[in-house]
This record gives sequence, C-alpha cells and structure tokens, in this order.
Amino acid sequence: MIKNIKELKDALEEKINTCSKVFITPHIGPDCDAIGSAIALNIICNKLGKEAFIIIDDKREKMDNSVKMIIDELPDSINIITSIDALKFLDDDSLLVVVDTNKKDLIPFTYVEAFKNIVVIDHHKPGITSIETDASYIDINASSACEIMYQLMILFSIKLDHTKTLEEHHMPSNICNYLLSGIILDTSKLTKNVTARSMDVVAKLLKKGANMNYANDLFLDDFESDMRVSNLVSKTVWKMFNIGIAMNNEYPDTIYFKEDLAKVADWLIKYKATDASFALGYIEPGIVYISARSKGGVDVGEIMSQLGGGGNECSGAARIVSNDIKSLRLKLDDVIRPGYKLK
Ligand SMILES: [Mn+2]
Repeated sequence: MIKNIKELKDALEEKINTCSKVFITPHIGPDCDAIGSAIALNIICNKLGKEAFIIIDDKREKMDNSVKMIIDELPDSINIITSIDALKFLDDDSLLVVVDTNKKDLIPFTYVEAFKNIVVIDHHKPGITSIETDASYIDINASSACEIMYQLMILFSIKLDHTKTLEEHHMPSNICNYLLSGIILDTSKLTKNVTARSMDVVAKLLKKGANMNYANDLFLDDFESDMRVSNLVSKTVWKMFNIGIAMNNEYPDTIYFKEDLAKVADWLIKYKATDASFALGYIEPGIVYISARSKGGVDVGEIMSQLGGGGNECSGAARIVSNDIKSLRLKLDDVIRPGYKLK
C-alpha cells in the first residue's frame, strides 16, 4: 500500500524507468475522470521517455459523448489500443497502471496476472475484487482520479500551462481541461465529495488555463438523452417514503446508456425528501446496470457491493450479468433494508 502522493511519485518513477513499456487502463465504460487520468499518466510516461499505451475496449458508439470528444482531439503521441492488441506485445517487464478503479472486474481484460508489475491509482473504496499489488494508491478522500493526477503531474514537474512545452513533447495542450472535466464530473459540478484540496486543484487548473466552459460544454445534454432520463424519472417508485427507485416496468427490456441511469439517480437525489436514489436498466442485452446516489446518510456503496458493485456513501453502481431485471429489482429491495441506516 502506498500511503501518500510523494511515495506514489517515487514508486511510479522507479517502475516507469525500469519497465519496458507502460500499459494504462481506465475502467470499462470510461468517463471523463478515467480518460483524463489515463491521458495524464501517458504524459508522465512521455516525460520519462517511456512508451505508453492506453487500453480501452469499449466500442466508439457505446462511449459517452464527452469521452469521444476528448479522444477525437488527442495527438498521435497518445496511443489507444484494445486489450487484444496489448496482449501481442506485452512482455515480462511491462508495467500496468490502473486508473480510476481498483477492481479486477472493472478493467477491460482478465489477464491482469500476466503483469508482474502493477500500480493502481484510484479514489474508490477497495473491495474483494481489488487488484492485489503493493503499489496501490487509493485515496478515498480525493474527489476524483484527476485530482490525484494533477498533484502527480506537478510532482513530476510537468509544465501544464506551457502550451509550447506540451506541443514540443507532443502532449495534448488541453490536459488542464481534461483534468478539470474529470473533477467536475465526479463532484457533480463541485457540489459533492469536494474538499479544500479539490478546490485548490480546480483553482490551479483554472490559473493554468483550464476553462469552466470547456467542462460545461462537454456535459451539455442532448434532447434525446434528456427525454430518456425524464421518462425514466417519471417511473420512480418511492420506498419507505424517501428512497426512490427508477425502473422501466412498462418496457423493462429498454436499453439505456449508463450515463442516463446516472443522470436519473442524480435527478432523484436533488429533492429535499430523498435519502437515496437508484436507477436500474439494461445497458445491453443481458447486462443490467444500477446507478445509486445518496446524500451520505445511506451508504449506497455498501448496498451496491452486495450486488457485486461498489462505490462510496454518496455514489455507487453495479453492473450485473442478468436477463431478469425484475428479480434484480426485488433483490435490490432486499439489500436496501439492512443498508438503510440513517446517521
Ligand atoms: Mn472517478
């Protein structure tokens, strides 16, 4: 276990310098925090003169718009490859860095044991499926992986505000905006999980040229998505008066985007009377996704962990292989009861 950011910097530097190449993997279904931190790590590798590859298997059509926009503007120096391609040229001296998750089942491949050297950088609670490595840095007080990555980049003396330096090193000049977007996303626009340090990082990113409008534009809703979200919100059933559960009972086979379900849970938690909210639906045939939110009084991460997912007190999710969403809905009812302990 790595205890502080300085130790993480030293461990990373040593491991990157001594490895043959670096494979960076964000979680399946990468969001802005995951992709932002993966790019930041790629820049650190470039700075140390090491070849790096970001492993993403998600199909472009399935990707979140904000992530697509970021990927589209990346320079050629950032290599995104699939896990099958990665397998072709990984060797005994390859280093794997997992960002924005610490769980085996949330990374795109199952050959994690093929790596002798693994670093985990995350801000989610560890659980039974956590990747085993001595070089694991998990700061659950950090708002986001991007908050951690910003501090790391500073320790690596990377000049984020120097567009020319970034260009010379073929680094994406928009990196400050990517990091800001990751923080904005994971804090629900700076309203949740925000500490003095998060705000400090945000202030420094803005000073270095990040632009709030970039992040806001990235997260603009499109009409179709908003209609799917409000439609699902209207199907919410209230349990024990203050737990909202949204599911499409009428057309249970409807396929949603993961982000739609997150938005529904976000929507329901904004009401004064809501203690916790859950939104569930298929994200592809045979895969049910549950997004959960709480104001902190109901530990939704704990509730989600009982369904094979995870998270923290305020935010959680689970991805379940199932063709029977209706019985999952009942199972959710069962696990909410014991988890419903208001502080
Ligand atoms: Mn995150």
